[in-house]
Amino acid sequence: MPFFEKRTFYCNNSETFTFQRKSLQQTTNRPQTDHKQTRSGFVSVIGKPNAGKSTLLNQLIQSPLALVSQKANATRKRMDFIVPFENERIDSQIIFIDTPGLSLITEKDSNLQTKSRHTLNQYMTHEAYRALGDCDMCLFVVAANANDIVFYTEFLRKCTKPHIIVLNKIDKVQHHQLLACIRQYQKFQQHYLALIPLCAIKLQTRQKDSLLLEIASALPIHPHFYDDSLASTTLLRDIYKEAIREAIFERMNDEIPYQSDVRILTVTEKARLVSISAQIITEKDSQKSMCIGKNGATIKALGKLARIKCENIANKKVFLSLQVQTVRGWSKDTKKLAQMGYRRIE
Ligand SMILES: Nc1nc2c(ncn2[C@@H]2O[C@H](COP(=O)(O)OP(=O)(O)OP(=O)(O)O)[C@@H](O)[C@H]2O)c(=O)[nH]1
Ligand SMILES: [Mg+2]
Repeated sequence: MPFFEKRTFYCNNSETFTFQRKSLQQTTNRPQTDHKQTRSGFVSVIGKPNAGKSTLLNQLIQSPLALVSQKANATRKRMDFIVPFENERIDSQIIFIDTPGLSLITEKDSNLQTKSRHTLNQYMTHEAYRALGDCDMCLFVVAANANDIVFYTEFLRKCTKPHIIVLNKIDKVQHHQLLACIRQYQKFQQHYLALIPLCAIKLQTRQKDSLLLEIASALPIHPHFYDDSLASTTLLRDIYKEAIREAIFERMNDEIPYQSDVRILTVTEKARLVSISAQIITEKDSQKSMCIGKNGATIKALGKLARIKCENIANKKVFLSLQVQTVRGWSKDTKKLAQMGYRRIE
């Protein structure tokens, strides 16, 4: 039987830790055997924008905690997801780190970081690099329908960490194209631990288990880092923020998804209701007007969509109060970025 079935979550204090598994039976009541190796570690999920990193992580955690969008550059900050995996040999705790998409992994790119340290884009690149440095191993996620072998060779030059290649979106290519793609990567097989083709939007248990087993087997021998009940160390308010941003990415076009952000003002948890008060932050007044729409129609629709997304995460009713505010230049100013939660950690 797979170690974890569909897991549900409940939320505790929104200001501290976030999501916990409802049932601890899967982890605390499992039979303890002396011969099992306990392995735990941090796995950064790296890839180009839109490769399907966040989709894959939502599937592994079995809850829509990470923002997914068909528009590229959706993830802005690292987010941690804790996934247990156990079989007859290994008892493991895998801490996945979702990262913003990287477009280039070259020297030029890192020079760019030092020249202009102030924009949101540079913050995002920095977050991905930081995750690359901090982890025990990487998942390199690439879309099978993209010709990204050059990107992979750049990655090899930068990253000395053990890694697994996930060839995602195999539903988008024909069989012979997939084989050709696999052959390209196989030329580098001395560098990677495994190459796993899959379709993250329809992840099968078999694929999931083989991916988790490959990862778990490569992690250091180490006790679990976190309590087994914890599913993420990301703050609850940050997860609601991503749910509201996901609604913006879904409903709004042009530059608005990229030049807006969400500030969570308050989160109040009750037994059956979560009340969230949040602001959508835009760069310009014209964007604010577009978010509000004629007679408030757009903000109403946005609010409804965002509320449903928050309810899917919280597993209870959500009352969401949403306003729009302009903060000029928020995405280009270090101080304002830090106030919005995008503070660089060196
Ligand atoms: N057809 C297909 N689409 C997929 C698959 N995996 C992800 N997608 C879609 O690809 C798009 C991007 O997915 P994300 O998970 O947001 O990609 P990401 O790598 O996290 O993107 P960034 O956060 O922008 O770096 C979404 O529309 C997903 O639904 C897949 O296996 N097949
Ligand atoms: Mg993402």
